[in-house]
Amino acid sequence: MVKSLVLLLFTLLSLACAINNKFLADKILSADGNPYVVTKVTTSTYGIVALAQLSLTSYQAASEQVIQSLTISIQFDTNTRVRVKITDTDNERWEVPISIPSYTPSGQNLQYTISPIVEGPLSIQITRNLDKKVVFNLNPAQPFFYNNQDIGFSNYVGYPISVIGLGERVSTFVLAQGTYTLYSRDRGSPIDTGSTPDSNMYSSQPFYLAIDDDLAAHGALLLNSNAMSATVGENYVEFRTTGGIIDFYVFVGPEPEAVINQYHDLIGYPVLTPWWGLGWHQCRYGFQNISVVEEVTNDYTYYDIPLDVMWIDIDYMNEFQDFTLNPVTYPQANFTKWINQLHSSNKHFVPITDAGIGVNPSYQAYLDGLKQNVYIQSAYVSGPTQGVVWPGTSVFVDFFHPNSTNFWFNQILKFEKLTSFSGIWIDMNEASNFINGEVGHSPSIITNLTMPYTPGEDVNMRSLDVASKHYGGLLEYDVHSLFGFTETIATYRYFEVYNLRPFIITRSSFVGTGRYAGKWSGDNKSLWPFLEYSITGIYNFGMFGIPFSGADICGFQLNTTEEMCARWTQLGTLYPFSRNHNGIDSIDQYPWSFGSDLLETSKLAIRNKYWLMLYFSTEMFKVSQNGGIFFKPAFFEYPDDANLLNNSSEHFMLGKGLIVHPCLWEGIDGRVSYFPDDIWYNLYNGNKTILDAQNSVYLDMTLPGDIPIHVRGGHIIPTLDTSKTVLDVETLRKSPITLIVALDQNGKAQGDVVFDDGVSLDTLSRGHYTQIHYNYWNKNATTTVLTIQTVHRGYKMIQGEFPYISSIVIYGINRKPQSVIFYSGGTYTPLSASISLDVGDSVCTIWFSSQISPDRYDGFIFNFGSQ
Ligand code: MIG
Repeated sequence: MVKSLVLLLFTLLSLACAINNKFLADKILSADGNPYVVTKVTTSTYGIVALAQLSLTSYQAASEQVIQSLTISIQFDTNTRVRVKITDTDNERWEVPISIPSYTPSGQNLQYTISPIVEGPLSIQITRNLDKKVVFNLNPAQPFFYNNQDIGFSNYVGYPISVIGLGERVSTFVLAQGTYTLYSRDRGSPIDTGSTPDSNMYSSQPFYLAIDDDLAAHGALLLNSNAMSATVGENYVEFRTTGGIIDFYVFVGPEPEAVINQYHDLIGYPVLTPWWGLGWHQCRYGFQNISVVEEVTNDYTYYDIPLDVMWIDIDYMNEFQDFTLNPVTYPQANFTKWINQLHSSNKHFVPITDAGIGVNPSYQAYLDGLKQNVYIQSAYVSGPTQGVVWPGTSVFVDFFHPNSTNFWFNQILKFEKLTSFSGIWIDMNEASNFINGEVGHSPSIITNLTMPYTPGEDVNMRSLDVASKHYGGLLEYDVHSLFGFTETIATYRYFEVYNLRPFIITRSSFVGTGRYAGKWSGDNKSLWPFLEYSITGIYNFGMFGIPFSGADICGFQLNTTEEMCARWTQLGTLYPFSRNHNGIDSIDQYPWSFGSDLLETSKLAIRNKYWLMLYFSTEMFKVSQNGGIFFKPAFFEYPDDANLLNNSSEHFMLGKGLIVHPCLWEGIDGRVSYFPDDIWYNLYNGNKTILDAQNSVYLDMTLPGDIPIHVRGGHIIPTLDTSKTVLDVETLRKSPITLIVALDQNGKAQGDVVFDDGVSLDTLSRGHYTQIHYNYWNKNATTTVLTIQTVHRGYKMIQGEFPYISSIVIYGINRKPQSVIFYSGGTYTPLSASISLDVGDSVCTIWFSSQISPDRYDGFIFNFGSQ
């Protein structure tokens, strides 16, 4: 009785508090402007430090929630990046503990200018030197507030901008004006148009790219993990976050891709992907037992379709417990038999693990975790906070706990004894919860009633109670959106000890996740618009530094159709991560589940990716080496063409050399398609594309068939000859290479190839790769040279690997060489080659009779004579 009275009193009190806070927040917001006044400024070569005081004494009296004194530090990080950090002068606040690759601010050659910070109303303005445009503006007339749980500011650039980024959600590439929530949430793919704040999904990625009407670009990151919203206005982006600090990084661009590179220089470059991971993946939720898995694996061979990785969803688990096998449906012996068979055909297995650990006194992993005290703790009782997920009542590993990595690592090691897997799929790590908060305790300590501002839905919805406690006094409230990120790092440890490139696919991500893992876009739907949204999703995650990403091919929820699945397979095989995955209630969507349109198209599409595998691996390697983006809107390559920014998903590029026009529409077999201003050849046959006055041309999209891909003049694309016959990418490594040389208007072309072992983690740090640059150029009127230049030599091919260049196919040429000379180490050797010229197509093919290694020699001389 007394207890419930106290409770009632407490509830009433917190309600009163909530009302008060709400009122306060509204007041500060409507105060219309910045209530802080700069009182002191110190300037150095590396930056500026200023102190500011709250000047509205009436608000000061209203609540202790208002931060009285702010320290503003403007740091000249690099010549294209500036950091604006605003913290509470008097008290420590929560700051995201991510390690940023170390840098020394130079203060030199800055490409931006900070207007002097002066005593008086707080105002910061940063302009890009090149065009004098404002890239950061804390305008004193714009709303600014800094309360304990409600911090808001606007980057008011003052000119119209198109804003891109701010994940995770399903949306158009350029975000509509509106308010977007950033907070990790398990939610099945609503389309977010900026008008429904509860459309946020699995990740929090508070980075955006802004493009102005002159097509100049800048970008920004608010490094903050609290639930927040971002409002995209015509000429501003306004953030409102529920905690932490303002830690705002501005990237000056001025091209979109320069912004992306500047961003990646800050957050770190993505980890290398294993070669096999770039292959074809099959998954399904609802493989009833191991026999079904075996059958699907065998069907691939039966239908002569390549396959690299089989996945098993939670179906394999015993009572949905991580790291266990269901003894009835997935008995150990059969499982092992299947895996051995899989391995013997060069294929891999990837199992799922879920974030929730089932509470069960006979479940060893649960008990181990209890003993090591690694679970997130309840705010209400002593012991772990309990939610409900697949295993029923569940607890969650606190990846901030120093014991947690070891605990997790050991569980994975034990699991490795049961099943030999090559990668790990980490799901439900928002962390997701089937109830709101803790079992037996409705969220009451921190809720939308106590919070001055709630972005989207209540922060406890389908989440752990945010009052739950982490190691070191951290609150779930602050670190909720870091669950997936920290779990990823712990999972990475497993691969790291084997010096293997991690194959980790996570659903939830945060700033920096790409250094450890790839990402899939979660529960999409088998609906046509989701083909298009898959593209904008991969664009976004490429920008966020997680290039190894993909969507469930043919769609997860609902039933696909043959045509949709065929279009999706054409498109999805060009995702960096290509996996067909299906929901438990959906009809089968294997390549053979419908008719020949899907079957034949699937074969073409998968083999097509195999054909380009060396291009994929090389270009993905370069992104790990230098940052940047691989699967990207053509607009990034042609940033002066505004047409490419509109409908950006209709024309994507793979690296700099290939453009793809996917078919995103039902019931058509061709379409008038837009191209950037350049020379383009049909990748498959070398036909030069003749564009009309609108830079468009009709592209045939008949099914079954290949997706339209065009190669850009000036680029050399390596292709693999045995792609038409092999059944896995491991065998593909023995393939000879054909170089497609697509000439620009000056008859030149260049390209790169990287060779490495495809699996080691330390390839880059130890330099165990060989990077070759191919350069095709005219020496004089009759002689053309293709040089093979070693940029870096650190990988020794194993016997039979990429053994030789079998042929060179030149696109855009109307004469054929009379002889080919091959030169190496100062020696010139005439080559016997069979040469054919297709005058109509302007394609010249040169087949070599000798086996010329792709990485060993100096080059070829094509002698055209006088023709
Ligand atoms: O509550 O493991 O997004 O890919 O098949 C659903 C079952 C849990 C959600 C994942 C989905 C997976 C499913 N999981």
